[in-house]
Amino acid sequence: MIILMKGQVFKIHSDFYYVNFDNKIYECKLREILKKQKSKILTGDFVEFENGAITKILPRSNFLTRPSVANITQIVIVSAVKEPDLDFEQLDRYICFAKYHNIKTKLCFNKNDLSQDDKIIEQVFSVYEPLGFDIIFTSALEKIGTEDFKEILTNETTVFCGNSGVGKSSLINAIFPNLNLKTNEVSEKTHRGTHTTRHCEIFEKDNIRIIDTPGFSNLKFDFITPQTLTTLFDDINKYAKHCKFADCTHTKENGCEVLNNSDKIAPSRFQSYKSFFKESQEFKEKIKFESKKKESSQKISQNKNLAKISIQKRQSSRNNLRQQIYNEINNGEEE
Ligand SMILES: Nc1nc2c(ncn2[C@@H]2O[C@H](COP(=O)(O)OP(=O)(O)OP(=O)(O)O)[C@@H](O)[C@H]2O)c(=O)[nH]1
Ligand SMILES: [Mg+2]
Ligand SMILES: [Zn+2]
Repeated sequence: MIILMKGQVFKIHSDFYYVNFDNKIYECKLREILKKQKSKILTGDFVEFENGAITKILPRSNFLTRPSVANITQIVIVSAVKEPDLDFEQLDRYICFAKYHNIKTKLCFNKNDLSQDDKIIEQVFSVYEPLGFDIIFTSALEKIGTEDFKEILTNETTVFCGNSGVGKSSLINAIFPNLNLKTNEVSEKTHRGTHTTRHCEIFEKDNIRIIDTPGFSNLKFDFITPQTLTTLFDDINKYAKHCKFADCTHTKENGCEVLNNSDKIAPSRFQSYKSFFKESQEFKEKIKFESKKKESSQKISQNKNLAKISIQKRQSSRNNLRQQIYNEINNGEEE
């Protein structure tokens, strides 16, 4: 007899999907039709399955691509105050990424036992509390702050995001004793984590559901335009919105509203903005160049039977094209 069941994907390992139904885990494969449709299943997806084959992915309430997870209710960005050193730019990357996906976000600063540097604590609160984030300091090792952390996590499906080695899996071990997730020391040489967690996986107990994820080292803003990027910085956008220059980059223009108020923006945040701005500008250049290239190659194929343009002429038209793109970008024109 075929019984259709609905469950949630707790873990994905090569071609196997581990689906939780009624607190039992079923190992499933993907039905051929879904494979053909190139459907990508994410950890956290609700699915229908029968006889060990997933037949349908149910609609998602939301999803992230880095890490690849679906149907979450909040993101906790985990940083370490030491080992590895707290990297504010990396923290801002995760914050912008979460904001881009419009998902409630909280900040956890772990390894509190290694440093009680007042300067760091002060910077964290003065920069991130006004932005509306709940902030918690923890030590997974000494179980400091973990009871308060549990409260933040109760009745939520939380994805832990953060660099390798900051202690995401260790925190889950502290919250769910007996789980014994694999953890690994931060390299003495590079001061970085060793990418110990390889897959996204959901852990659940007492109304707390956490998704452990691998740390990412190359989260880049190479998929959004500068204009979108600005909207991800509330503290900068509040001035950018009133900037009198329509095509302003808000990084160097005389008379720019953001620069006029730069003393009210935390220097570390402005620095992050400038770095990500460069990345999003490169993306904009790339899409402009590719769309123009496509357009011109279409024109060429349509005119195949017409006389060939001389090499010299083609070179000059390419130069014109490049110039045109650079002009457009410099004018900050949005597609
Ligand atoms: N002193 C101290 N060390 C910690 C704490 N939390 C984690 N660690 C150590 O930091 C190292 C990295 O911890 P993991 O839990 O593996 O880090 P992770 O974020 O899961 O790393 P990836 O799985 O690689 O993304 C381990 O050696 C842990 O024992 C803490 O609160 N204090
Ligand atoms: Mg881990
Ligand atoms: Zn401006």
